[in-house]
Amino acid sequence: MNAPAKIARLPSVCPHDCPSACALEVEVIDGQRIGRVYGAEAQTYTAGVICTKVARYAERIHHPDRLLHPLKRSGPKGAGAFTRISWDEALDTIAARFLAVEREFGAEAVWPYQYAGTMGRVHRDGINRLRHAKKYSGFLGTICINPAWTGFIAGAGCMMGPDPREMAKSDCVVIWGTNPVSTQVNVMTHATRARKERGAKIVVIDIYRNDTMKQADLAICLRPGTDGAFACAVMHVLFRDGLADRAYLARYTDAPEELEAHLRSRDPAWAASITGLSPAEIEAFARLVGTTKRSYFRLGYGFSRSRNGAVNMHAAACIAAVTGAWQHEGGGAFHNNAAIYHWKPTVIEGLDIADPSVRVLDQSRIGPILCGDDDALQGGPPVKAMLIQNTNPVCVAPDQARVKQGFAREDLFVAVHEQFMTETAALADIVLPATMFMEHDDIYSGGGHQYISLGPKLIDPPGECRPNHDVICALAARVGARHPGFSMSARELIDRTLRDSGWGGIEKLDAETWLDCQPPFEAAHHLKGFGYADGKFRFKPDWPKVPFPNAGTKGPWQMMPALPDHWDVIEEADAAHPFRLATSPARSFLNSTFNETPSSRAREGRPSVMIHPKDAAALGIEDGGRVVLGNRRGEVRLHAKLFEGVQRGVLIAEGLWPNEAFADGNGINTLTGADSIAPFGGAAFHDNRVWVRAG
Ligand SMILES: Nc1nc2c(c(=O)[nH]1)N[C@H]1C(S)=C(S)[C@@H](COP(=O)(O)OP(=O)(O)OC[C@H]3O[C@@H](n4cnc5c(=O)[nH]c(N)nc54)[C@H](O)[C@@H]3O)O[C@H]1N2
Ligand SMILES: Nc1nc2c(c(=O)[nH]1)N[C@H]1C(S)=C(S)[C@@H](COP(=O)(O)OP(=O)(O)OC[C@H]3O[C@@H](n4cnc5c(=O)[nH]c(N)nc54)[C@H](O)[C@@H]3O)O[C@H]1N2
Ligand code: SF4
Ligand SMILES: [Mo]
Repeated sequence: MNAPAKIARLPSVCPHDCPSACALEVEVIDGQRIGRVYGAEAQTYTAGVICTKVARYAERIHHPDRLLHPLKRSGPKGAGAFTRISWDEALDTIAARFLAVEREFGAEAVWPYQYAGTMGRVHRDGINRLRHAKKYSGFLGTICINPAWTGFIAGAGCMMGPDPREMAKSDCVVIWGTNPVSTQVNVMTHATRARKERGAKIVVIDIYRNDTMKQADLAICLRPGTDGAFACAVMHVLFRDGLADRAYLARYTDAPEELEAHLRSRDPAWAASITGLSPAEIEAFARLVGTTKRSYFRLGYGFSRSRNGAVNMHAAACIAAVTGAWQHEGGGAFHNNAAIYHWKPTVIEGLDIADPSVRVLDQSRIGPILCGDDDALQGGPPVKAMLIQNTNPVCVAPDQARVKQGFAREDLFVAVHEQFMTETAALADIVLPATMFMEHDDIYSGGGHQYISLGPKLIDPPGECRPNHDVICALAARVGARHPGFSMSARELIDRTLRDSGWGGIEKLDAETWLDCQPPFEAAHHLKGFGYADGKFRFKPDWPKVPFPNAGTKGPWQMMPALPDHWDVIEEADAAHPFRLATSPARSFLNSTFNETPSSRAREGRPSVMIHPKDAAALGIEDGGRVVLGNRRGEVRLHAKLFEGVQRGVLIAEGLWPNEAFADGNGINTLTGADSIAPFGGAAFHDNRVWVRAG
């Protein structure tokens, strides 16, 4: 008879690219397999709640399609033929090609390319140490955070805000441009606690009736890319009706009189014509936040993914400064807590050997870069070799037709280190199998909360999977890259980084699993002043000088409005493209991660687009019918979902399905653009003009 399985419940952290960075408890069966995954009750932000995708992680980590061995391409690019090889052969091949490219075209022709498939600092960012040691091309990670962070920092001067757990002590939680029921479930834990315990109102500001808006007390459904107009009219009413906190404005802000004068012409009627809202809806929201001092503005990423996204984020953040909400517990504006951790990742990333004269290429512009666009390449050499970790650009990057065209180049050598045969891996020359988070050690900090957490190795990896750090070190040895970080273990790097950053060593985390880094109330609420040297919140930011680490201005930054406004640079509908398309996240996928797990695919159904029933009727489109969406970048075939929760003229296509799930293999990013959002870059995923027809 078999002995009964031994089940241990061990601590871990969700490594995925999600502001919640949940503290987990994982059932480990016989020290080899995992069972159910739970949210840790004792971690006060996670509070026992996690999303269903991660609760079912056994399905992903023990998936039959996981990559288990190194592979080399054995047919034409993209044909899908690979042969198994040894790790030594794989690493030797990559090193030989990188050295050959360096000799012929210079080190900048090699472009290591990574993103946030894991948010662990060792395995996400260690690739930068190799980059800096070899002077390979730099990497500007614009795809997600740049417009949102720049917009927020433009006002507050730094990236932090009131303790996210204070949402539970708020009287009004404004959930703006984020869909937390799908994308960061823990916001709802704290917001609904405020509603239950204090009768707080939950307001949701979005462009369709998503799962979060369905739970709102006040729902504001505006046209995509018009949040700046909405925010201006709200502030107009606050000044007009005596709801602005003038003492606070005088002490804590840069230009309140100029702002007030500027807003006089931006009244609710003006904003109504831009946003598609009624003046009464704008007045009602302004009165609510103007008379509720404890209003917590939880500002998400979604509304920054437009060509005017940084301006819109800044405009929204300004409202909390006009009402003075920042002074009160449960009040203020929050986007992310990055600044509270004061990370010093010098050893992980090799920042001590970085050469600022090396060119830095923009992640979002990978399509133009690989297609040889001189401007995107900054006049430097073509990209001839890449190592890719933690990202799947052949699905997630904008201007997808050019991305694919670039990866199809026979003269481009690509090595992809992955957990699955993603669409990017399928176009590689060498594919390397990667561990998952429970198979290696790393540390994490939460953007949406205030904890640093340790995620230790819990089980052995399957097959020959190796962690990112091991692969980087093995390559470094072969290409002659030198730095002390290459001879340290993951745990040594964690320990060193914690110490350098002022958080003690790894023993403390071993003992406590997580560290609450919440700054004192006065600091989080900026009661001693905002992040700028003069301590003032900026209504009038100097955009090119906003203190966000960047590699130079991008997009039409010279045309940015001086004060909050509706900045009219979005892809407005026109006669040939009468619809505006947003590509919002799906609940059961996380970017393209989980689009390989059967239960996530079953829940999402098939690639589809939401359209208002009246628009559908006018075009002869039926519920569930085939439709084609198109613009100058390409065409996408999917199915219609008739839905009254979108404004007329707006389309929503949720989720990053694999390209092959679409009728002719063209995924949704075929329609999105790789032009940069001002002032520091980023992709306008929710800002696309398209035509639509039955098909
Ligand atoms: N299930 C799931 N969870 C995820 C992800 C996922 O793909 N799926 N992605 C992860 C990642 S990488 C990130 S960055 C976060 C992102 O999570 P969020 O901060 O939630 O940002 P988005 O998902 O881009 O969009 C959020 C909402 O903004 C809306 N929106 C789009 N344009 C506008 C606009 O102009 N104005 C307003 N007011 N709203 C607009 C979208 O329709 C969507 O409902 O989520 C993370 N979590
Ligand atoms: N249309 C549209 N496109 C979007 C968005 C949108 O809203 N709409 N959102 C954008 C946003 S916000 C983001 S952040 C990007 C995200 O885009 P990506 O960063 O590409 O995110 P994923 O698609 O989840 O890909 C992460 C990959 O990393 C792999 N991975 C995970 N952990 C490890 C590891 O430890 N080692 C290695 N080697 N690999 C690992 C996973 O298997 C997965 O394939 O997508 C962007 N693209
Ligand atoms: S909510 Fe986000 S951080 Fe939490 S388990 Fe799900 S994906 Fe991970
Ligand atoms: Mo993201």
